Amino acid sequence: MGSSTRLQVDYLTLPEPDSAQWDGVLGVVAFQDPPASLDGTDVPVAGINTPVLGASAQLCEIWQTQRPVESGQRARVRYRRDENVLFGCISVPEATATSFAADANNSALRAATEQAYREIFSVLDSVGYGHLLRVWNYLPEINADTLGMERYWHFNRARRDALIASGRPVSGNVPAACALGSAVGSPLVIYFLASKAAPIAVENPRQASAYEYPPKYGPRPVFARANVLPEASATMLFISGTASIVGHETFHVGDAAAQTRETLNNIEALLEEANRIAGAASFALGSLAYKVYVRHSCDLPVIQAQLSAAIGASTRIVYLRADICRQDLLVEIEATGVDYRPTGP
Ligand code: 3EB
Repeated sequence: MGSSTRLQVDYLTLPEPDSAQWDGVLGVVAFQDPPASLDGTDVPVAGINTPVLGASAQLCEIWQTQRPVESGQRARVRYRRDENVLFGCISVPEATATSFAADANNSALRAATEQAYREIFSVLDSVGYGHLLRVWNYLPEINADTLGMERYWHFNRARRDALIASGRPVSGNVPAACALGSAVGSPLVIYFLASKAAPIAVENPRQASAYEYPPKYGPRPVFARANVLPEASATMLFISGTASIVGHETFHVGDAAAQTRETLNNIEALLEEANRIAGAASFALGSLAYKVYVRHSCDLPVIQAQLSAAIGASTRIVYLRADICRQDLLVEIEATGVDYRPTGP
């Protein structure tokens, strides 16, 4: 026994520098301001440039484990791992990513995305954490058209190509993910969790699988609605970015409150599926940690009111300003859960 990872995620402002306390930290995500207290440590830090709403600009996401950790770097990927799970991040400026003529088949974003994923898979395959559990993707101007196609579509094409090139599937057992717009001028930033053991993909009975969206949505976005990683003492649940989509269509265009309620309906349906698939686990709305991406800051009060009504105000929840990958989506919610079991004899 004892070889189980108890992952924990928290949203907080980092304490003062004190290297000893970074022992169990796998990685840190700075939503807005870069954290000075990590200077001189080898903790990987992803700066994603999504402004914090209604809380401190120094807020960070911190991933911790109770197992010993080891740090490393390969090409531009910085990572930290315990014996089961690896946290990593990479930042790729688009301007450096292409050296040849740009057209719809060959954009700087596409090149940056392919390079980033290639470097990520190279790390995972070399250190033996072959399964991407969860990937967070941030790119500026995600809704802008460039070279005749939405930037999100360029990204999707490159992500899919990179998965195929690495020999990984593009349906079924695929990573849970999100893809959001970061502040203008930001590099492409990707951070991720990977594991030695294969997770179980969970799809949402209320939604088409994203990797089966009809062609009108462009090159297929490859992600699972959620991934579950069962381990000896805990089952971990990673819910992808979830929005007001039923089937494959956006519902409640122009209505942030109704989009929030529909999104929560989707998350509840996913929880039911996850509990069914994971057997012993019992995930509930009130026991998850949430990140809520808000397209228009002015919608924050309405969105907050819906979430408080559904899950209470006391849970771990952070609101961020970000563009969402469809123009008509006003809110997107992601969630993480750890269901602890009493450890056996
Ligand atoms: C959707 O359900 C909304 O491209 O990685 C959600 C989660 C969305 C992940 C991704 C996109 C992604 O299609 C958008």
